[in-house]
Amino acid sequence: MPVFGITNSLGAAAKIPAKILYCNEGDSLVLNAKSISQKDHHTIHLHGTDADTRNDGDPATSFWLIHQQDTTYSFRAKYAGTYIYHCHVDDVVHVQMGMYGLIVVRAAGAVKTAWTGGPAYDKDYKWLMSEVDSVWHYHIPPHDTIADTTHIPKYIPNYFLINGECGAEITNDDSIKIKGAQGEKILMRLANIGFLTNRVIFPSWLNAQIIDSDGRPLPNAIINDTCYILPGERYSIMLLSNTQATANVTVDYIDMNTGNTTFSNLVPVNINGMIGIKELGKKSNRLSVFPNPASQSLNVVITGNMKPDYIEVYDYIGKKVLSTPYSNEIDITKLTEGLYILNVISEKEIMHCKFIKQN
Ligand SMILES: [Cu+2]
Repeated sequence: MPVFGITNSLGAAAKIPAKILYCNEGDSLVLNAKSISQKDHHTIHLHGTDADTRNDGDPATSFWLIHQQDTTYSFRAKYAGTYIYHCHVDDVVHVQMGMYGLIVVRAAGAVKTAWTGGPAYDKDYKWLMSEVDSVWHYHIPPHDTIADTTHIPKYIPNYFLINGECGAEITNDDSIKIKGAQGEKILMRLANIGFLTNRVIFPSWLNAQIIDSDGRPLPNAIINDTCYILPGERYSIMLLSNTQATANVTVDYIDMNTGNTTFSNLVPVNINGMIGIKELGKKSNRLSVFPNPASQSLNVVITGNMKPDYIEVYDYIGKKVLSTPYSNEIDITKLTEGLYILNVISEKEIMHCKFIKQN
């Protein structure tokens, strides 16, 4: 269907949404923009950033671009977080037509923390929610009637999107569906640029914590499996699973006039394996331990000619609980009951196996 768009290069096909813009906290961001739209005027509004009035892209206080006009928008990314850029000319229509994308401001130096000095994460996902009313796209409300809002057709969206995708596109997209390991810290960057409210519901075993809102850290994380995101809002949610499971995250699209849920997307989440195993070595049949389960001491048997240097033991969420020079018998009396991964480390290789501690 016809869309308006913001593309990387002149002449590229418009796509919903526009490309994610990345920068780091403290960076200066410079956007060179040129309009090649012969009918409507456009801007780039830097939603929620700390741009000054000149660079804000609101035509009432700044300016718009006419056909073939170019300009430069610039601002300093003072605060890590998730932001949105979108056209601000007749914005109800131009946003619906597709002129929007995410801005992700990472911590200084692109360190994997939610903000500089903030909580660490192992991987992040970006979900930008929106809808499409195809009637609007096939019969674009003309510019001269938009001031008279009664002539805009009633908004009845019929596509409900995450990152411009719906249905099987979502469940097949590795950049949307969540895949992780026990003990892995997953940061969800959620943003809404539709005209409905989103309600995102995580399975309780993901231990969701809302840690920032609109590019500012919350003074205290909110422990809640459900996050409501109103149009224009952004939230960061930290997930940390201590179980291996498969389920769905529910993304609801709620009509703000009626409170009714118009549509729900289900996004698969699969937590499989343990981060301790992922980080260290491969399972080896040259390494074994006995007894297993063990309560006081564990005997370590290695075949072949490895010259082991030391032993590390990780718990089920990937936390190192023991580190000791290599010995063929290690004391495990201080470990609590549970499943552990034992790594034997030499200069050349790392081997691991699992054992169970019983009291
Ligand atoms: Cu526009």
